[in-house]
Amino acid sequence: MNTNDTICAICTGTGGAISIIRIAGPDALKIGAEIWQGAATLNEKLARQMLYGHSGGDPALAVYMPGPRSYTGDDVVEIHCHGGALAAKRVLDATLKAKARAAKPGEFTFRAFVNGKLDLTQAEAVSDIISAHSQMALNLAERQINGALSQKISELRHQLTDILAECESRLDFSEENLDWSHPDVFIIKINEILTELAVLATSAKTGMILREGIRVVLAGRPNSGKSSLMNLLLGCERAIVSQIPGTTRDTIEEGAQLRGIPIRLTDTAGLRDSVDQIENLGIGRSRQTISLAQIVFWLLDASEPDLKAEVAELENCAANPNRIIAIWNKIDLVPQRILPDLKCPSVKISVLNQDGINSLLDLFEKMVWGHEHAEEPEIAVNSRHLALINEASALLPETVEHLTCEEWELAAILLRDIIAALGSITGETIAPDILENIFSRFCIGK
Ligand SMILES: Nc1nc2c(ncn2[C@@H]2O[C@H](COP(=O)(O)OP(=O)(O)O)[C@@H](O)[C@H]2O)c(=O)[nH]1
Ligand SMILES: [Mg+2]
Repeated sequence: MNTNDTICAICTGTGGAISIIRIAGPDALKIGAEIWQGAATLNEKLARQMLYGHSGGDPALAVYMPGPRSYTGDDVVEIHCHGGALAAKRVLDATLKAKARAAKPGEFTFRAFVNGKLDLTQAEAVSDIISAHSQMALNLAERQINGALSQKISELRHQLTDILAECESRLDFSEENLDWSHPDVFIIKINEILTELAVLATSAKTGMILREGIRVVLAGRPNSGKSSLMNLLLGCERAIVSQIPGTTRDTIEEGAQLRGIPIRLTDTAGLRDSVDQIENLGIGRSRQTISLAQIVFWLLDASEPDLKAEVAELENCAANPNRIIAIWNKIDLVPQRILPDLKCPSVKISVLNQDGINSLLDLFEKMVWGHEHAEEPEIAVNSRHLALINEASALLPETVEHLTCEEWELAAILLRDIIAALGSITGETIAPDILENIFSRFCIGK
């Protein structure tokens, strides 16, 4: 991507009350002055002040932020105009006409990276903040933007660079008997680094959960209370609830968070043999959705006379009980009833009285994290980081072997590769095409 020209984009989503058009690059001030007029013209003296004026006949505010103290590090002008797609589009069109280029997805943040305002993990965290669907995901992204991961990686790289320097000096000054450290010192250090990398690698699972969320599906027979539970978990009346079996015929999906874990929650048509063609299409869709779920909340009506029929389908589906939570609902109607044992973890609730919901959430949390009440992670790497951490970790044992045999040259070659792999995490050493690929996943205007 060219970083020397002037780019522009609408930075706000459609539908808001205000839209912001950002212009960044060497001609930002010139182009800003062309498309926006006020009592004062945009200039250096009024930098970082919000000025009132108009753009294309509409009232608009403008601010000039000279580089390097701007988001991208370039000269930046932002125009704030009325929201709605058309007002912003008109300002954008004028900006394009004044010879700014339309920014590609993530291009402002790419420039911030190129100009040294952010490293790659921090730039990725910007994207994580925008897409965060839970408080925990947001906290994680904020810690990453503040450099938690970069610092950890830099620390490890420094330690490796020190070892590399020792290897190289032994090559350069092999004749002189300088005050060398014993190879064991490096080996201990490398083993510590391996342990730290293993801890980072384990955090990838948490990272994946917090960044991508968990697909949770509500399944069970008609009338077991799936839609009622959906509404309770969402805190709003999203799905239609009725005593008529077969009310929900299509899958309904919503985003939510449970105990800080972002989820996509899907309500499904109840599973039963039906003669209704549309309901059967819905049931087919339910089965498919259930098969794709990471966790299934399987509702069972505890007040049904025939409990065998109630659990039959669950027992068929419970081949993988690790992803199913059986939920005996309507316990308010049969508080004393003894319920059959099941292959998967189960909980008794009453959606009506909101009883047992905490126990359900405890089970859910345990299923997601492997234990209850997980602590917020300080760092959680993404899949790109994980691949590079694995690459680095895989080379370390061989490095230890070379160091043990005092094969300094061979150890140095591997150390350079390891340092480069870790450098790709923060973006210090990375191929341009990989960079473009990372930023192309950002939204336009970011
Ligand atoms: N007594 C009682 N009734 C419930 C409870 N949960 C849901 N219901 C009722 O059961 C019926 C079916 O609920 P619904 O959520 O539509 O079930 P779905 O078909 O599985 O989506 C409705 O009349 C609900 O009011 C509960 O905990 N106790
Ligand atoms: Mg329903």
